[in-house]
Amino acid sequence: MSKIAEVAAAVENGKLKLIEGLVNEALDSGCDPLAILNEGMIGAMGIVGAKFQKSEIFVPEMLVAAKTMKKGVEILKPRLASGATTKLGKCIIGTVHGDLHDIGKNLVSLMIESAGFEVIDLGVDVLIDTFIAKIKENPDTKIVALSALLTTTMPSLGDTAKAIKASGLTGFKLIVGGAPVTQDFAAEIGADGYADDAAGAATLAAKLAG
Ligand code: B1M
Repeated sequence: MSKIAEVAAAVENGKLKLIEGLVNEALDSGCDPLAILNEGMIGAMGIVGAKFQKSEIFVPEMLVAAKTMKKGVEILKPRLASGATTKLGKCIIGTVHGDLHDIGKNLVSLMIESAGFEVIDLGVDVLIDTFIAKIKENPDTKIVALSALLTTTMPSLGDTAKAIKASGLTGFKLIVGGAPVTQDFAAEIGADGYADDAAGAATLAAKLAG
């Protein structure tokens, strides 16, 4: 089994205690950190999701797989961040109210930070008022980034985007993303931009803030 396949198997099976050693072994053997992330971890989470859908596993297994991936990402973090020194301004990011998924949002946050933004991460299940209060507190915000992972929280994403736009606050661009989100939906809710992955979100944020 390749080193990346071993990382993938550990995430898929929630081998929390093994993941640090396996990611380090993969790095030491010369594997590309992005390949470890994409082929190893994100690929494995796709399999976890598919198993959950078929009721082969349940929420506890999904949770331990998520914890395993999070730990793996922590090890990869220094290799993924480019250490950009440019200052593109502030980015406020969060997963919208009702939604507890944060792995994708954390990757977007990491990539945006490494593109040169100062990131203010509000976490998960973020209320509309919290986003608006944080933007008011940081009038120099350049990007507000909203994540949603559930079809059932797409309305929450829409409500949040529309409320931020209707707040009268200006000077920033609003970007959205997450597995069920599409370019069309982003346009429908008045977002300034949509990206389908973390690297795309960072490129988009830099373009819109420039
Ligand atoms: Co949940 N879950 N989950 N879950 N979970 C999904 C999303 C699901 C697709 C699984 C499935 O059924 N196949 C399904 C949603 C189905 C749907 O909406 N139609 C689902 C469900 C149903 C649920 C619950 C309702 C289950 C239940 O309780 N019965 C529940 C809801 C809880 C809630 O939020 N209120 C739930 C709970 C959980 C856990 C807590 C157990 C755990 C999350 C832990 C955590 O995040 N800390 C979990 C997990 C792990 C998943 C899966 C397996 C993996 C998600 C993930 O981290 N993917 C997921 C299945 C899947 O995705 N295949 C699933 C890896 C991550 C890197 O990808 O988050 O898509 P992703 O992020 C990508 C892009 O989407 C994009 O960039 C990222 C990196 O490239 N992106 C952006 C994300 N945000 C962006 C923002 C941007 C731009 C791009 O701009 C601002």
